[in-house]
Amino acid sequence: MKKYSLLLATALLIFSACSKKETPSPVVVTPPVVVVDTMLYKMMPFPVGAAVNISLMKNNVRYSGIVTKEYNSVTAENAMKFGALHPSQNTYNWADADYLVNYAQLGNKRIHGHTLIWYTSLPTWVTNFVGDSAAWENLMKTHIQTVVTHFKGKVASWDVVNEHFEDTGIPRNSVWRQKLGNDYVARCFQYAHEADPSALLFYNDYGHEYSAAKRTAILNMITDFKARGIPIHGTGMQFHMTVNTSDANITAAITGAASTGLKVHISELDIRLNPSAAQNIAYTSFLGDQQALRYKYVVKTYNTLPVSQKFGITTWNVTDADSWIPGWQGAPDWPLPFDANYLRKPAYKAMIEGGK
Ligand code: 9MR
Repeated sequence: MKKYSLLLATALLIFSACSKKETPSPVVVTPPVVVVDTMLYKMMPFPVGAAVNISLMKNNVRYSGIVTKEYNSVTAENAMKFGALHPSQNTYNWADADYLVNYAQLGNKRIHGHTLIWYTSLPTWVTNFVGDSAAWENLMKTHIQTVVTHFKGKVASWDVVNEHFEDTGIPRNSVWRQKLGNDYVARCFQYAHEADPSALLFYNDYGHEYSAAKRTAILNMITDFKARGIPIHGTGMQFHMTVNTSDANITAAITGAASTGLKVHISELDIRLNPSAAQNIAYTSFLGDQQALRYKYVVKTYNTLPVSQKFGITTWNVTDADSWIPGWQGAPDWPLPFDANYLRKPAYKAMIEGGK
């Protein structure tokens, strides 16, 4: 009995000690490290895309990883061009383009078709083709309709004709114009529309930001097409620009394109930092910041357009390592929002800022 009362007393003591209102020692919980990461397309108020290289998509996981994570639209940089898709008269090579289309469908990304008719990147069977205008018309129509039909329901938009004008505003003397006359452009749109009446059809060109003459020629052609009922739904401005392109020129290009009432696609954006093609030049954070200001201005100005006209902004490739610019200008450059180590540059954040 004595033993039990001792036990009871001890228990009471412990209880009273525990029930004393003492400040509990703080419980230290280490918070989980939450990395809030951005995905470009989720931060933007309109579709944002990149032109992609199929071999890099297949073989470089850092490259395909960026495309998968950051963009909700893709364009084939080369895989849907005439020479790539249609290497000889009776041969179509769909493999690379189909790979991209399948990738885009699985990832719920839009795929923009580039490009049905262009003056260059033609296979030799076309440049060497001998035939009267009816035979040329048939060649052009067959190519357009075979390609558009193949991708019908998958590729929802096309650059139907690319770069019909010179910078002076006169039509380029391409093989198409030589064989078929100026109005081949309108017929390309009609042929594409016949093959897929629900596809959005774009005229695509460069130089809107530096040549008022070319801009006017494009706007006049679009006005004429609309008056004639030619099925055209959008205008693509490539925007291969330099860090020195002025605000005024960017604004003139964007507002001019919007004045058509059509959808506006900034279709091949890149911003060069070495426009004088200097050989011994290095990337600096100063240059990166200057470039970021241009990217931001482009996105911000574009974002003022009505929602229905904002088809989106596509950069021409993904990283500085993959851009066409250094090869074309024969000098180093860093034109894209990702660097050669696949890291985001100031231009990346600037695009998000511009879209706010
Ligand atoms: O970036 C493309 C490059 O890899 C090709 O060799 C070249 C020729 O087909 O085309 C480049 O892309 C062009 C685009 O198709 C149309 N606008 C100008 C682009 C840069 O030349």
